Amino acid sequence: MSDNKVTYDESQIQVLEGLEAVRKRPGMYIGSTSIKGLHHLVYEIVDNSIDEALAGFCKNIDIIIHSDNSVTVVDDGRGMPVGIHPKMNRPTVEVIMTVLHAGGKFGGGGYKVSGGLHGVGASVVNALSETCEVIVKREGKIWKQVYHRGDVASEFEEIGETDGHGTQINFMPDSEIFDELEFQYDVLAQRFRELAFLNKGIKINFSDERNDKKESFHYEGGIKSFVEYLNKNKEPIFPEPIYIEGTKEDSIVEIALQYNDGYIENLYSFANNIDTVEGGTHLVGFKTALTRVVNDYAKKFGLIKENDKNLSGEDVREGLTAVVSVKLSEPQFEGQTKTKLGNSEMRGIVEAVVGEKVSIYLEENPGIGKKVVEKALLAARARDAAKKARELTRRKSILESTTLPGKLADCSSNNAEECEIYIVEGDSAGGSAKQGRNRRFQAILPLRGKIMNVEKQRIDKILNSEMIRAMITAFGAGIGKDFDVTKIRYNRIIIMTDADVDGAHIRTLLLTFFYRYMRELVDGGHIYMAQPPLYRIAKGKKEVYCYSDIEMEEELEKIGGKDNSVDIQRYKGLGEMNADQLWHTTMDPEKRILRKAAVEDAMLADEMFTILMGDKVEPRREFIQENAKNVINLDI
Ligand code: 1YM
Repeated sequence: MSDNKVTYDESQIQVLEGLEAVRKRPGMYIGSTSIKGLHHLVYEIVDNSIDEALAGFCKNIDIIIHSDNSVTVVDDGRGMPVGIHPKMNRPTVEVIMTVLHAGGKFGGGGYKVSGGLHGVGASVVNALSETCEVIVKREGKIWKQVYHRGDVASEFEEIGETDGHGTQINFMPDSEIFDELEFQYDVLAQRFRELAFLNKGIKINFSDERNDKKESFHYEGGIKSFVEYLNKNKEPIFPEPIYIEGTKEDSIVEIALQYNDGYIENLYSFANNIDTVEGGTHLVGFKTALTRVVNDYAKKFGLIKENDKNLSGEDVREGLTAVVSVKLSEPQFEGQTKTKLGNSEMRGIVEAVVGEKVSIYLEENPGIGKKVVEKALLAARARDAAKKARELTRRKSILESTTLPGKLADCSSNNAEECEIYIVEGDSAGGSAKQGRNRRFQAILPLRGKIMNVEKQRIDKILNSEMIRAMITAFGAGIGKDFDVTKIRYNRIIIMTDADVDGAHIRTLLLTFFYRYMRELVDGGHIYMAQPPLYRIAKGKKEVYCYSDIEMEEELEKIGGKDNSVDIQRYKGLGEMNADQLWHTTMDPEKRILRKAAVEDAMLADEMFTILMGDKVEPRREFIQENAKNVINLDI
């Protein structure tokens, strides 16, 4: 993009309104005042540096979280313009920092590729910071200005000389505005890694002075490296991701893709560095073109016959990991969360680029082309088999429609809103749960033995598992593509397993199944984990249940320490509790503790599930060791 350089003209800044509006309604500008909003401040500033890098002037971006939770962002770009703004008659830096919506107008083919929620930039961050300081190195000099809650606190002044150039912003988020002030290292690091993948060549150095953590993100391979990263714990079927790039009508399209030996489709799409979670025209264009290219290739080389049925899009995408990244001058975002690209021209542009470049790639690399087609053919055959299996279960479930799974003890209420189902490990605990429950709204489904690892199976095999079929019929909402959350018979699905390694394993297997095949249950917050107690402490007639070691020690302390009159029972499994105890400790809505399973981030979840459930042993061992302290939260 270096030939798209724009020269800055101070009069091009548009002036809109003051910053009081931002402090009055912060949510309008940064989404919320929760931790998300807090992180958003950092992204807004970093986006300005990224824009400068995309304009071809900056290579390095440093981000530092200080011990007091203030943040510094430094880049080595041109430095913000320091001249007097002709309309405002103030230093331009001051205008950028104190006037809402102040920003360069980017004519002449420049891209303002802000990833920010509304792209409102530095002034919003300034408005929402207790203090903010800008240091600019430009034209041999160093300038500085300080602000307090968006107001100028010191004149824009020259403070020294330099050979360097760039912009530095330090800010301390305002405790009057934010509910939380502690930045989360992992969340920020994840975004910086993503930005480094999406903008090849940029080096992002991130350090956290609160705990001396440090990481540097720099990928010359860009999104090709991104795909390698996403596939790092999988088995690719050819060594290097396919990378294509094209420019049309002022838009840039970049795509990297690689197949692995699994069955899951892993597509990520971005527009101007924003994760388009809901997809959009660019993704549609990619899918359409890929299906066509693979079919054309297969026919041309006789891998399928002219008269054979075409490979479907799903067949072609089985085991595919791909990143689609577009950059365009006026992105339109639609959808519930404004993460769906709406620009209709993008569909054709991406289709054209993929249509041309991927077919050339496959023709030049016939070994890879053949592997891709063979993989899609296998998928097509499996899908046929699965369809037959599904029809079979459907027919069966019609026969059985009044007979729910034999092991299920259903509740009497038909009002799904109040109903819940406990998936219980083991027949004996299942028995206690059946006796102890409130029959009106609590159903019990006991699970015997281990459940199938769905990560390693195709849908036809998965549907052969009796346990999985029992869950599908009990929930009543179908599976996979046909899953319809509105038909669900229980508002809460509660996994109740022993508090040991086996229990954790079963829980992860169940979560994997729900995540892969009943995703809306996870996204909609319908999945919970029961928390059975670890200890029962009894002294005389008094008894208490404790859910952690710390709690147990605190309780012992309270009753004056451990002596002969104190009886401590450690529960090894649910089966050790009788029906009454199970109800009081783990099932009574008034007293129980439930933990909701939420998938905050599909990418992290996918990585976690792949590592925990996939074939590779080494990454699993590493992951478990690294996370040993957080085992309880492992399964999100
Ligand atoms: C740590 C944050 O804001 N860097 C930054 C910002 C700008 C420029 C360079 C810049 C842009 C242009 C010309 C141009 C900004 N300029 C503006 C405005 N880092 C950080 N680095 N010269 C310098 O786009 O033409 C807004 S931000 F308004 F002047 F264009």
